[in-house]
Amino acid sequence: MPLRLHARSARLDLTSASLPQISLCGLGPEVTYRSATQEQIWRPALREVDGGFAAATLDGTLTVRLCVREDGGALIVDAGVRNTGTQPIHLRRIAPLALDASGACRVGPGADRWGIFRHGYQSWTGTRSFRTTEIDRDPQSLLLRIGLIDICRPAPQRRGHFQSDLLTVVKHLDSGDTLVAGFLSCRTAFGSVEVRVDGARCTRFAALLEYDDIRLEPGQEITTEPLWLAVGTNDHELLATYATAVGAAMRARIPARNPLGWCSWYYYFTSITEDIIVENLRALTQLRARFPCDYVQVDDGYQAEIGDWLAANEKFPRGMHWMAEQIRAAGFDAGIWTAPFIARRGSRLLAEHPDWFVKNHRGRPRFALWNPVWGRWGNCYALDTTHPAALDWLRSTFRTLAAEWGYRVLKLDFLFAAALPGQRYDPRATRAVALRRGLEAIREGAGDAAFLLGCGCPLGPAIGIVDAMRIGPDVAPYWSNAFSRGPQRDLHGLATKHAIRNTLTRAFMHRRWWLNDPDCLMVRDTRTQLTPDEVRSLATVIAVTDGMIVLSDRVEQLSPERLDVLDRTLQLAGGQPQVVDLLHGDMPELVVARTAEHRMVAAFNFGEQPRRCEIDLTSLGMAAGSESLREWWTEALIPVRGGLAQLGEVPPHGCRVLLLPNA
Ligand code: 9PG
Repeated sequence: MPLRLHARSARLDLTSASLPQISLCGLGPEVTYRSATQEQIWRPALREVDGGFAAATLDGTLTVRLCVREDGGALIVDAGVRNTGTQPIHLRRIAPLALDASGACRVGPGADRWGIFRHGYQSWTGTRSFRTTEIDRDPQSLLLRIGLIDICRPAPQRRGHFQSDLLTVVKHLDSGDTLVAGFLSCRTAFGSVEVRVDGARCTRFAALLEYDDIRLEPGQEITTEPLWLAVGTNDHELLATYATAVGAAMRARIPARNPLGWCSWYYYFTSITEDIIVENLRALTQLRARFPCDYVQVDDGYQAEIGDWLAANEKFPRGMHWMAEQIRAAGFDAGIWTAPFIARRGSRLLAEHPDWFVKNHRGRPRFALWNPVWGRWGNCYALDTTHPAALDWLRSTFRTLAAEWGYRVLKLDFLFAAALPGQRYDPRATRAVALRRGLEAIREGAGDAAFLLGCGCPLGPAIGIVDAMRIGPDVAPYWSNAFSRGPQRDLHGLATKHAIRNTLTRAFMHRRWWLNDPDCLMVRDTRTQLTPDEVRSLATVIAVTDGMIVLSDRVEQLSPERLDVLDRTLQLAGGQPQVVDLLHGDMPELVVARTAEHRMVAAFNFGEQPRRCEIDLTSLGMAAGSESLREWWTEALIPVRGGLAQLGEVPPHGCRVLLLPNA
């Protein structure tokens, strides 16, 4: 259902012949820049030129051109901004398209019934749909904001006003009319889509790219990342089409199959030792027939200091080269955690090369984070990934880890640090460019055969470089935390519930941009506060979205009952998921998936009270041939009457899963 373009008195309108309730009227570019003194927002009046639209500022300092093309039912907008003046300017932001004051964005009969998908900046940023009466809030403390959102693009924190990283979906929840708008590639600038609703009217719609005040010299032109827009009535299909187009434009790396892994973090945290890894190697070898683990990944806790990745601490007396050899000798791929874009006060890296770090306005290394698990004293600073010597160091470090020591799986953590604002060696690099250069250097050093897993990473610029990406906050051996239950309703911090939310809301990226890493599976019944229902919900969400399965338990001590949970998780995995109620608000509770043999439906109760649930199999296109179905986890018989599967009471934080053979 293609969008059509109309040029009308200096602005553009987009309409759809088959969906008369969808239209965007009064669109045009918006350029925010700073010349000698003040910052200006320029909203040019466009004129048609051959093959597109163009405009120039009155004083001739800037020209903009716009080119709109159609591709597979979507409209793609390319913009270029040229400095046609005699002085450099600083470019803050380019919106290839934004509504003007008289404009209107209509999706269905009224904006008051919209569901708006607000996508988060990096791996850990909570991602969910909002209703227009809700407020999207950032964490209150600056420390948390630095580590969880983009501090350069805070949430508007006003009712009905949202800024969504990279893309948004707007769906009218009654008519089903849907608009997807997002950037097709993200190599050179961070993109976002801003949507504001007042009552039943949309008063702001803008697709924005951040240029971080880089200098645009006289004669120089910036070409924006292409903006992709499409409309329809099936949000799932539209989002899948968008994600596929992004994957193609960014040349995504998609491994043929999901590796199974083991990770030390969520049982041992920083208290790992050589003996602990060896114990788990032995246990995983014994468990191989049931859990054919591909890789064993040592997480945080082995290193001498944050920044000095090739030096182990006293808990690994034989060093990390030896450790890799042990893992490989046991028949597993070796994996290791690093945080390559930060270094801590006290590291050799920072002491020897202070000039390799991003600078703050005082010319001092730029603060990146403080993490109590690394000791109370000692801040971490952000590596300048535009500095040639820092890039050489990254290449050589990862060459050593991968080619010399034999680590094939490289978990790259706290990657957001490379994109923090500050002064860099290359003043023309945007924050997105800096991040991508750092990631490219790691890929060059590690080689094409390495499996790179991004974590704490702004998503867009990593597509095409990493093989897998953490798509949510950390799981934890507990369900939620005080911040999430308090008035702030935090979405981003460590909690199994938060990991589950993002695993559902970002499921559409899987196998289009990379393999989704929903974070680790914990099935244990010791050293955890997760209830059996919560463990099943975590396992179900990971499996039905086909996310990577990475176990993080003390393997030797898993009870037979919990090994059974692991078996059932593996059996559920491998389907193609659809999150049915993605746009309905927080949190999604209904997923269907298709494998070669089965259709599955998973229903969750993320509320705090038990709830009677039924699933309308007919409306999901899954009419059951039989009068009852067996629930996957409990093996209870679920009656099916008139196409309704009656699940009975689902416990809080629990789920029910039904499998139907393919018709
Ligand atoms: C190791 C861990 C694990 C884990 C990573 C990352 O302050 N924070 O917001 C914060 C978020 C995540 C986090 C640590 C701190 O965990 O996601 O898998 O590797 O580092 O330290």
